[in-house]
Amino acid sequence: MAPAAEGGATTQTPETVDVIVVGTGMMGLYALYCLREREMSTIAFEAGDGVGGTWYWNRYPGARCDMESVQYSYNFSKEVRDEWNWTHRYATQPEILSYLNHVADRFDLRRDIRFETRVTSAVFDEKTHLWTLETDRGDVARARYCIMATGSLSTPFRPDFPGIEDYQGEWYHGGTWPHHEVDLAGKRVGVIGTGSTGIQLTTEIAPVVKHLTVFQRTANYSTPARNRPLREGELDEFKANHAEWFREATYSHTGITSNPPSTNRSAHDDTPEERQLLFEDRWGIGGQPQIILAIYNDINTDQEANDMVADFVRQKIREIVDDPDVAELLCPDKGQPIGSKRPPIDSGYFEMFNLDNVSLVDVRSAPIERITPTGLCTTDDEYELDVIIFATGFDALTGAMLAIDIRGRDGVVLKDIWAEGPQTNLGIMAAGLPNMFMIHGPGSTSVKVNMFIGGEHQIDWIMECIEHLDANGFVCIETTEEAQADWTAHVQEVANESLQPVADSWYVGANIPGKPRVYMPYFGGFERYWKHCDEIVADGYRGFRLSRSDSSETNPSVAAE
Ligand code: N01
Repeated sequence: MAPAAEGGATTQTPETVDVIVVGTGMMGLYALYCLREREMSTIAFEAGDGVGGTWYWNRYPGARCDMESVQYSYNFSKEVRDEWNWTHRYATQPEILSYLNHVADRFDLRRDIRFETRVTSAVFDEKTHLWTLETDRGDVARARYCIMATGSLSTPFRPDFPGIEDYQGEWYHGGTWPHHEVDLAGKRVGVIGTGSTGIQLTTEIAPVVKHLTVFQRTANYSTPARNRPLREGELDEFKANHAEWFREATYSHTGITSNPPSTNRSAHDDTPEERQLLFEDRWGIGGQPQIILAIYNDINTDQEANDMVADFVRQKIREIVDDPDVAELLCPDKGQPIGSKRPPIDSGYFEMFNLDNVSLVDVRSAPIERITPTGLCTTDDEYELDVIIFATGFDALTGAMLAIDIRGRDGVVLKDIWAEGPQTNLGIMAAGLPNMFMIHGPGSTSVKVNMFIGGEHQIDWIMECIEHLDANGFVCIETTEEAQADWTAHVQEVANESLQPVADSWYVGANIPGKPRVYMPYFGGFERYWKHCDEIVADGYRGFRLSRSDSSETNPSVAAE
């Protein structure tokens, strides 16, 4: 491929394909599969040297999925389902990555993928109706459509502590964990962050390190994963009943089913004794967060109902952790409803704090000030560390899109239009960016729903849309500003009916300094989302402007607005 000419202009003739896919995680792969089925020409750009996205990058010790592996799988291919056998209730990162590699190989998807290539810009040409994408390796490629499968949690965030360049030890981020073996045995290790990554990672490494210091800013409600190998017959039963499961998941809020399911009654309907029995029972069963968080139907909306579960988890933490001061520090504050930060599940996290080689440091009362050559300093102490691990999360939902210089119609720049928070229609399109589709974009169910079911649905919707455009002689589809404003307002309204926006979570961008506080995912539930998407199509792509090459707008629903 030709190098970039001086001044950034390129000298090569751009390749032109029907569709460019950006990212080859779970959904980039499915998009490639769908495009291949339709005999559309494609190029996929992938920053990593392999497929898998999240599961390619997050290879830290202990990384595993906290949704049941049988449900956290593709649904589009019976063959893949039949031939792949998950081993555990919750799969490890290597197992999930093998699965995604298997799918890439099975459908020969790699031949369209340019690895180790990061897209740097995407510019729309109004005359040709083509997008031109450039990469950090000098590729220039054009396409009529772009599918941005760039991931929801794919832009790692590391706080800008001064001194890191002079640190003499090793440091890592959970989201960019090296491919080589990292030997932590016998070392003094500090882990910053107690989200899902920090909880999984610390629990895994505590037994091997010399000393583990956990730097906690916000305590987290974590519940037992109770992971185990799948029982004989369990997998076969799931496969045999997949159609029923799929239907139930499709008509659910989360795209996930839980066993036992919700009681579907209010927490106020039970006596304290009945609640305690139920909580104890579910704690014993453990598993994906819904097992406990969906016991009652008002935990997400009613502060008192939420407090009942939260108090139970705090009670459990106090029972498990020997040192009462440490236990108190590990109990989340009353002002943080359970479930308003992404709930982790664990395999002995609280028990870990009873080990002699593990200590907990509260960096809310005494924040980390700087990294020193031999460790780090908080405002009231200094810690000697051979290794520092940042489990400090991601610039979620918007980070990956905003890392690309995206310029659409009439000089629209994505960074500008999202400056006050993301605006989209359905989380699939943004105004001013014709023919650019996002998967799991802000305003879609994304991280609040089974990412496989939700993502497959979006890609199916996009494929149908492209077919509709082609069959009817349209060259462009673009959301109207009005429909985008309505959808963005609806996303906020729905979130505000719940306790979701209360905590300082990555859902609202609170983890990234300067990021506008906006609840980003759609919390209206999967059933409501896909039905709404269907209605839009049935209404002739209501709220979308479909245009022919002479730019005439012929979408009747838009004309009527
Ligand atoms: O990141 P997080 P994560 N000083 O943002 C702390 C998915 N996931 O990588 O809470 C000190 O949740 C921060 O503190 P606070 C899952 O969706 C899934 O753990 O902001 N601390 C927090 O404790 C998950 O939610 C799995 O006060 C600082 C932590 O860093 C999402 O990815 C596994 C700090 C970041 O927690 C992100 O999880 C892993 C500072 N300056 C991840 N800055 C599965 O099992 C930040 N922190 C599927």
